[in-house]
Amino acid sequence: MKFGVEFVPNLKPYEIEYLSLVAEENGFDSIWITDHYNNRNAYSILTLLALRTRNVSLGVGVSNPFTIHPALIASAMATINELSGGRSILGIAAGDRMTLERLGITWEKPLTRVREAVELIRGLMSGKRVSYSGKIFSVSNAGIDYRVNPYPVYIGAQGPKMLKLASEIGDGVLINASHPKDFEEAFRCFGGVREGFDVVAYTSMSVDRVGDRAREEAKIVVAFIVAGSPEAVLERHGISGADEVREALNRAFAGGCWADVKKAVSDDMIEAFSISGTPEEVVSRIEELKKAGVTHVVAGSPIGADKAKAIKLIGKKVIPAFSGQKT
Ligand code: F42
Repeated sequence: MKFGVEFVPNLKPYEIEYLSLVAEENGFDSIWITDHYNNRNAYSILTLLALRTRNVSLGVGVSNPFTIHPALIASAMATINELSGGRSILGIAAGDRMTLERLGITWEKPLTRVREAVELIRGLMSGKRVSYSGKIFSVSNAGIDYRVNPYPVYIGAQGPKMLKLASEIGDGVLINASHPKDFEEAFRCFGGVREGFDVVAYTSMSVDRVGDRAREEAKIVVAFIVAGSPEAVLERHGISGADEVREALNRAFAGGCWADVKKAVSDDMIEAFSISGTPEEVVSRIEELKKAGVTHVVAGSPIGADKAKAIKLIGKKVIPAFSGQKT
C-alpha cells in the first residue's frame, strides 16, 4: 500500500512546501496538488516542490484538457519531471463542470476529450513528431524539442465509462472516494486490471488522537461531498438528509451559519464519504480498502485540524501498519 497526501493550493506556497517536507520525512510516497484556475497554479507549486523535496512522487491531481491543451500539459509535466529527477505523475480528468462553465467552457464530450488528450500526451512523450486527427484534437507534425523522460498518466474518474477508460489506458486511476463499496463498484466498471495498475483512493481524511475531534473536523468537507454526490451514490450508502445538507450550505453561503451545515451532517455521511477517526480506526478502514483492491491511499482535505500534526500522526501510526505488507 502506498500513501500520499493532497494539497489544495488555496494554501500559501510556503505552507504547502512545509507540509510536503513533513510528509516526505514521515514516510509518504506521493504528494498531489489539485488544479483549479481560481487557486494558485498547480504547476508553479509543483516546481517549488520538485526543487525542495527529494524522494516523493509529485502529481498534479488533476489537470483537464478543457482549460489546458494536451500539448501544454505534456510539456509542463515533462518539465516537472526533469526538475524532480523523474518523480512526476500526471493526473488528468474531465474537469469540474461548474468551474468550466464559469469560464464559458461547455463540458462537451469529456470522455472523448480525455481519451484523445492521453493519446496525444503519450505520443508527445515518445519524443517523435506527432500527427493526430481526433474528434476534438488535431495536431500536425507536433513535437517537444527537448528530451522527455516518460512519466505515468493517471486518470481521475467517477462515472462508469471514465472508470473503464482509466483501466484501459491509464497507468493508474484516481477515485474520489473513501468507502470500500465505491471501490467494489469501480472494479465492476473496470475493463480488467493490468499488473501494476495503481488504484488510488483519493480520500477525504481526518485523523486525530481523539476520534470525535477528527469526525467533527471532517464535517464541512463531507457536506460538500454529500451535496455534490449523484443520487445513485447516496443510495449506495443508504444516505438520507442530503437535501437538508444542500439547504444548509446554501444558507451558509448567503451569510448564514456554518454550524448549521455541521448539524446537517450525520455520522453515516461521515462514515460513507471520509476516513475519519483515530489512527487505529483509519488503519482498519484502509485494511478494508486494501481488500477491495486499493493500492494507494491519498489523504485529502481536511487531513486533520492541524495538518502538520495529522500528517505526522499518519506517518507514525498508520503507514507503519502497512509497511512490509504486500499490496
Ligand atoms: N477536477 C478538477 O477540476 N480539479 C481537480 O484538481 C480535480 C481533482 C480530482 C481528483 C480525483 C478525481 O477522481 C477527480 C478530480 N476532479 C478534479 C474531478 C474531475 O475533473 C471530474 O469532474 C470528475 O472525475 C467527474 O467526471 P467523471 O469521471 O464522472 O466523468 C464525467 C465526464 C462523466 O459524465 N462520465 C460519464 C461516465 O460514465 O464515466 C461518461 C460521459 C460520456 O460518455 N460522454 C460522452 C463523451 O464522448 O464524452 C458524450 C456523451 C454525449 O451525450 O455527448
